[in-house]
Amino acid sequence: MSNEPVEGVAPYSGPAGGWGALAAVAKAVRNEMGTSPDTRALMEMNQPDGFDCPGCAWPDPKHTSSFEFCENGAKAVTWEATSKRVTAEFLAGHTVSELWTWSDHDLENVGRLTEPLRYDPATDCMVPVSWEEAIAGIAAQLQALDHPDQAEFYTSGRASNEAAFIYQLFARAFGTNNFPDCSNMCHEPTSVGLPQSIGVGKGTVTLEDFDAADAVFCIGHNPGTNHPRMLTTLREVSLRGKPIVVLNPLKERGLERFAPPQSPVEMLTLQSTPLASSYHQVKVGGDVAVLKGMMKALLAADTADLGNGGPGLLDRVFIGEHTVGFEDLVADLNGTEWTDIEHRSGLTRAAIEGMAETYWSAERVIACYGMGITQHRHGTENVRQVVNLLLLRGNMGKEGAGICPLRGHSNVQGDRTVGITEIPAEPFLARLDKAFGIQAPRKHGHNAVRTLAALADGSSRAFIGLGGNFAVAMPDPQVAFAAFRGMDLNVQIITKLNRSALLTAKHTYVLPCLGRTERDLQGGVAQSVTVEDSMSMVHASRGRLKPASDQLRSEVSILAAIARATLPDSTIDWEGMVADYDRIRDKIEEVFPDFADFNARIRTPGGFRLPVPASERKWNTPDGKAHFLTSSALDEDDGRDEGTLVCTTLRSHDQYNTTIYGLNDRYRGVTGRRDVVFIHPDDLADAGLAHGDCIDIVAQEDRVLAGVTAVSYPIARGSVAAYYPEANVLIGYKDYDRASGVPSYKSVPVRLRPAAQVGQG
Ligand SMILES: Nc1nc2c(c(=O)[nH]1)N[C@H]1C(S)=C(S)[C@@H](COP(=O)(O)OP(=O)(O)OC[C@H]3O[C@@H](n4cnc5c(=O)[nH]c(N)nc54)[C@H](O)[C@@H]3O)O[C@H]1N2
Ligand SMILES: Nc1nc2c(c(=O)[nH]1)N[C@H]1C(S)=C(S)[C@@H](COP(=O)(O)OP(=O)(O)OC[C@H]3O[C@@H](n4cnc5c(=O)[nH]c(N)nc54)[C@H](O)[C@@H]3O)O[C@H]1N2
Ligand SMILES: [Mo]
Repeated sequence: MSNEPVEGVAPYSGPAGGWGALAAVAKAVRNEMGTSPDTRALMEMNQPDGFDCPGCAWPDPKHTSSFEFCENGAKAVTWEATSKRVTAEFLAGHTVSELWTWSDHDLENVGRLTEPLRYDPATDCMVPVSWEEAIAGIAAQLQALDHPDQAEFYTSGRASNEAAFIYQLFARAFGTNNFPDCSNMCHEPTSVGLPQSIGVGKGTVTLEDFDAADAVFCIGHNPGTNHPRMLTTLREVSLRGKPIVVLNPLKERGLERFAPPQSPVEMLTLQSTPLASSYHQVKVGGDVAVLKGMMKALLAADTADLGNGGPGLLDRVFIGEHTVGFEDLVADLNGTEWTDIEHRSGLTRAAIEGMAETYWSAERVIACYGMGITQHRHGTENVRQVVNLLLLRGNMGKEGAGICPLRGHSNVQGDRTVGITEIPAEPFLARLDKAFGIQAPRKHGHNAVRTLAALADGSSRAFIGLGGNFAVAMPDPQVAFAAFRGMDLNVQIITKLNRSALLTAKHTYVLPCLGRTERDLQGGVAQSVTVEDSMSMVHASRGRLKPASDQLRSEVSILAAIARATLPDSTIDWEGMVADYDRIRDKIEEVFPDFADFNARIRTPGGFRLPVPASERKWNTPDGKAHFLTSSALDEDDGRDEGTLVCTTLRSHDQYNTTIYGLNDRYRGVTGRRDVVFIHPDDLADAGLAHGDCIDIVAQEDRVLAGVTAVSYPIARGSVAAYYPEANVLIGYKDYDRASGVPSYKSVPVRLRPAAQVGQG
């Protein structure tokens, strides 16, 4: 039974990277760019004078390096620089109702949008419209709202600093702080949790710190797919003989071993470098338990060491000088039982003690984490426990040590820095008011979940999307799709057709914009934008490719035009800022003092690093101390009964969020399909199922992901995994982390049953 071959499923034996990566790049170039590939784009990626890769937010060695190869960066670029186009003829030949039945892959695969579009209910088609008419139509709808708070201004994290700054200025001048953004679905527990603990909502390490680290912990992130350039960094750590400890429910090839395509030796000898020195398959949602277990083991070992006349294992000087809350943490750990820790984590006490020993044996430790930590009902608590662990040994604000959240979109961190937030601080608003002579609203606005709730109950009527695919990225498509269809205005500023653009409201406009790779001329002069990576490095990005159509406009110019049309009496010099982006940067500098000398500093290769006070042991908290914070999340049962499994949602190797490049997930051994769910063989057997069976996944409130194929996989017991966005039907939008608002995409209680059999299991 379980030995029967299953179509498109076979374990992958190669390393991450290697020849498989080269082959995938060749295929991406061939598929997207046809016979005359403008491979120049690939060579200019992340070069001092080129454009920033629209893939991940992992930094570059000073942005001055020689070409660094990355398979998924190449996919992101070729997908944007494709020679395929959405033409007026295509749109006339396919109604929106028909396109709606297409897959996410097929929709984007039509190619780049080439002209502004309006939905025409009479023909049920998207029809070309002039820029002037589109902008005037949007402005009229915004002006017709009863209140500015009825509009939602969504940002996806590809938007440049300049576009994001103009966007927030416009929405605030219009009168609202409704800024749902993709960060609300992503690293919000970092943005909310870290400031309370260490006074800044960003990572504290730089790329150079990895050269000095004595151990690296990788918790809940999948770099082989989502931050592939990080593999080069991890490989160097491994080659220096330093431990890399992994905490992840699934075996991920990109954390196990890597063959850099730049290394002739490893490529030609088919060798690879091992990455993880130890790999712990924690149960989905079990990280708090593991982290508490490690700290408990550390405290016990510290006590023993002191008893033997040793100096102890905690950094008592650091704890005394820099922190508060240590006693509360110790009390909480003393009250946490090992049996609970083992039960919740699925790991043995011995394994957790082993991780703890690796931790205290290392002088300098970096802890990296991604969505496996943040996207839980207790995502913020997860982040706090990672910080607690680091603080206990002073692993913060010293060389080779610190916290390293793996950010998502390439400029999601920068967008936040320049004002995309629904909970703006007063000093920022005061400076914004002064710089522009406006009175920004003080009332806090909507995050992503509250936006969906407001659209669903009809209290919000309009949605503008600066990039992204909000309705598909959010949980609960059942609610999101109906909510969008009930709106007065849906505006999508995007590069490719997606489902959020097909959710037609009373008035629907699709505005095609330039991508990162394309040259942005204003009045004949080439403009640069800026972005901030995961490590707070800000640098310029300049596209060189000929735009996909001469009708495309930059995000900055589209937003400024909407602003001018909506606010005809505005005294803000929208036109001047569009004409020369240096003027936008001058204003950013006026509002955010950390950007002093902005225009000068981005002209030096590599750009500059924004200050991160915690990396100098300066704690921007009310009392100037770093805080041990904890609440007892171990008691929380995540709504699961005995026998319930917990489903996490994942990205395949061939996707960028809701953008599905292809149907392969090479490292997990899946080819040509996405309709699979990964399950531990013993859980399969317990459910009376076999590898290859067609099953339904059933979540609370009768949510069903129907007809997926069960794949026996090395995943922690009690945990299953399915692909995002398909699995979003299983997740209720009210299921989110109360502290940060991030949906709990990665802990959905589910049952399994044979497909299409109602009333079982
Ligand atoms: N090519 C590519 N690059 C990307 C993206 C993309 O889609 N494609 N997306 C970008 C964006 S916006 C983001 S946010 C990042 C996402 O980057 P990641 O954070 O790496 O994203 P995910 O695929 O969601 O999965 C994270 C990992 O968490 C593990 N995991 C799941 N549940 C748990 C848990 O309970 N505990 C622990 N410890 N681990 C768990 C999964 O097995 C998986 O290995 O990548 C960015 N870069
Ligand atoms: N179940 C589940 N759901 C999740 C997640 C998960 O792990 N599990 N992850 C969440 C996370 S971390 C995130 S960040 C969100 C992602 O949510 P979003 O950021 O909203 O989604 P994307 O899929 O990245 O957006 C893709 C669209 O962006 C447009 N686009 C591409 N490039 C550009 C550009 O340069 N400019 C503009 N204006 N538009 C562009 C294209 O038209 C494309 O269709 O999804 C979240 N949803
Ligand atoms: Mo993200």
